[in-house]
Amino acid sequence: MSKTDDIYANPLDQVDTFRFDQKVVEVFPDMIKRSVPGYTTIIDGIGQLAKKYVQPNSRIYDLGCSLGAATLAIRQAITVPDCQIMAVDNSKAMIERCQSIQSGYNFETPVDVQEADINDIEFENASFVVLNFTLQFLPRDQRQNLINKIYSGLNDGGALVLSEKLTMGFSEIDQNIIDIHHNFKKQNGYSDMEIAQKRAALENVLIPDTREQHYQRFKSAGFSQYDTWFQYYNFASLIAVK
Ligand code: GEK
Repeated sequence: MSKTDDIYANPLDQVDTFRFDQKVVEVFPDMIKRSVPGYTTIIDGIGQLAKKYVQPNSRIYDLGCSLGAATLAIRQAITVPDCQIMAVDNSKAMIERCQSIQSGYNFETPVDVQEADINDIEFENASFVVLNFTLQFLPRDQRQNLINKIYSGLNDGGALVLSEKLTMGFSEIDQNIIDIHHNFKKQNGYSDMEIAQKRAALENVLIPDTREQHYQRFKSAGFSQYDTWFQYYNFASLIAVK
């Protein structure tokens, strides 16, 4: 059981830029479920998609794995032999906790938990790559290069699952959906002040794109098939197949 997220529950003189540090690790499962509509369904769906796309004798990459929820769903779901999961995050605190969580399970597919920047990873013999709410934290000018590298390292028939907070295509709709998302957080017990302080902390850290921008990146990288398999308010999960 993770602790309740109360990081922004008290008024702060100055809200610092959000970082994935030890404080966040302690409350992470609670934080992400109360903040990201559909998170649990997406994790389950990633397991289901892995069953369709993971190929025998191949690699699976979970990029920005945090505590490895997607990795665990994939390990539980797949039955194909001789695969390996590379779970990568650049937060030392996340990686240490992820390692201890993953080693508590005894599934057939081994996991290599690595502390690294996902921009520095070389992709090889990949059949399934997951970016579950991670690309949005990369500076925009790094995003195309990463999608290109993933495409190059994927085997034919392999898939990339990309979950992101989206900016909606029209500003009035965008503002209304943002309001509805804030209500979702309020219904999950966050106060207006917590929501406002968290929003300030994420300003310039979480930079959402539109669905069209993601589709354009897939297309430029060479993906010929892509679609949205899940959406709840402005949170969506996309799939692109090589
Ligand atoms: C889940 N996928 O539970 N390199 C490596 N890791 C990074 C980088 C980078 N350049 N930038 C950010 N991260 C997870 C949830 S959380 C999403 C992902 C959220 C990592 C960062 O340290 C954090 O652990 C993760 O990406 C984003 O399925 O908290 O909204």
